[in-house]
Amino acid sequence: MKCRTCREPAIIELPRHNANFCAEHFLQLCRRQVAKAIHDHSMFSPEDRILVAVSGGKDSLAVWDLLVELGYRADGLYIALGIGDYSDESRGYAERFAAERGLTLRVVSLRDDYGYDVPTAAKATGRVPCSACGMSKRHIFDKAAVDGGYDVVVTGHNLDDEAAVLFGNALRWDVEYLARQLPVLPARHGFPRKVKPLIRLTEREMAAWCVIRGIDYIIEECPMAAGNRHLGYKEALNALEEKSPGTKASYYLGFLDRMAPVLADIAAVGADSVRPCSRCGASTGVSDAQVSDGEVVCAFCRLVERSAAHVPVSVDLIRKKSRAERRATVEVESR
Ligand code: Q46
Ligand code: ZN
Ligand code: ZN
Repeated sequence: MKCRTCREPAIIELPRHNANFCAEHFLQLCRRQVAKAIHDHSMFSPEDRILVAVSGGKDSLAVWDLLVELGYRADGLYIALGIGDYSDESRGYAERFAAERGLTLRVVSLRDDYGYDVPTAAKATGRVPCSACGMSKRHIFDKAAVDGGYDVVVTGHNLDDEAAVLFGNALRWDVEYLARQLPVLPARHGFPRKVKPLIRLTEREMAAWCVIRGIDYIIEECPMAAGNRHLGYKEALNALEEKSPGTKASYYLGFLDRMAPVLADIAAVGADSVRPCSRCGASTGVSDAQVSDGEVVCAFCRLVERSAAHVPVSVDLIRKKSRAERRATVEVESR
């Protein structure tokens, strides 16, 4: 097995490129794919201040590493979600990565700063944990970016993530979500720009990037992710990719090239009008806000209010509950 570029021994086989690469030329390929995504979608410029959403997993640490290597000014933000040992361990990986490289990592703790954690929010609001978690993360990243004077928030979503979300949206023909599934969400009304520079690289490639670059990352999945529909979509796409390498890239990148322009008008119409939340001051979509007596309260402030008033709930309790709910669903579906 030889490197396509230099003919020295290869360390990785990439069937979707019909090629093998040595470590040096594999890293070069990753840098080029990220630079191409940044350029093709006008994600940001070298003058921009970037805030990377860091989870301690391979994708967010790899994208931070790649951006710094490519010469961008990027700080990290880690949110301590209070998901038991998983959160404690993932925070350690993020902090060590930043400390070893002299990078700035900001940390926000749901429990210390807002008085709740993800398992408690799930119980208090009756939402599935990922919904309570996603809302908390979106709000805190937006706020940190605006307060910190950052131009753009970067997330580590990779090609597998985006193809799986696209697959789910297409299975449901959720046209509004399809129209907005773009690698750049422009800044508007107090929300920062949000971009995904890893859309041209896969999960496996990001794991290889971390191994070659000596980046330690948390390998376990979040315990709340079990049963998540996206994992099933990823498995289905992996089976297709195995039979026909390149399927995922042509599916998602083809969507961006040929389908997203067709849906552009729907994306523009779907843009919600926004108002400032009376409590936290953050911009909130009118459809998400609760308005009474002239007071506008965003969904995040409502979630904080209910969750902080609730007795703390353990991760295990929520996991047991979601396992029981899944069993009940299977029983109902099989009748
Ligand atoms: S951290 Fe949060 Fe993910 Fe865990 S609770 Fe769900 S959304 S799975 S990226
Ligand atoms: Zn080589
Ligand atoms: Zn608010």
